[in-house]
Amino acid sequence: MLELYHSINSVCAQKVRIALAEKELPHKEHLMTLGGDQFDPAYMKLNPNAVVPTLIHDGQPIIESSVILYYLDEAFPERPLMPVGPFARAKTRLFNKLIDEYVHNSCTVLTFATAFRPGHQKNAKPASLRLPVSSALHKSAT
Ligand SMILES: N[C@@H](CCC(=O)N[C@@H](CS)C(=O)NCC(=O)O)C(=O)O
Repeated sequence: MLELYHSINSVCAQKVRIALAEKELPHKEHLMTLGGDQFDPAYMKLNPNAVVPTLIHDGQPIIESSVILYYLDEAFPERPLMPVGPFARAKTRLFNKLIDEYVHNSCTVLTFATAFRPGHQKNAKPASLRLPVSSALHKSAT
């Protein structure tokens, strides 16, 4: 049996949801708010980093979104996500490494401090009222 602890806005969790959908794997969902429930001692036993996603497979927790993707592809080889040849596989791993080591890390401070915090969500404007980033930067510089 598969279970996924995740949160709606989390890009890391979205990666895993897409993989589960592509592979058509039924699973039980545990939707986290990240408003404090990630620090619940019971959850931190599953994921000591207090983040989502966490996949549980037959009672065993697997953490780190990219590790979860590789795990799913190995444990459930039907409808593979990885390409076949070694060169294409290396390119896929390189792409994942880039996302893990640069993109996620660059976004972490911003998202932990704003997007997942309840105060921010309460005051958030609808997307249509927000300025594009480049225009917001331009405004603050002038
Ligand atoms: N390297 C981890 C990063 C996980 C991560 O940072 N998750 C964020 C959501 S994208 C989170 O759970 N944040 C908890 C918080 O905001 O306190 C992974 O890829 O699984």
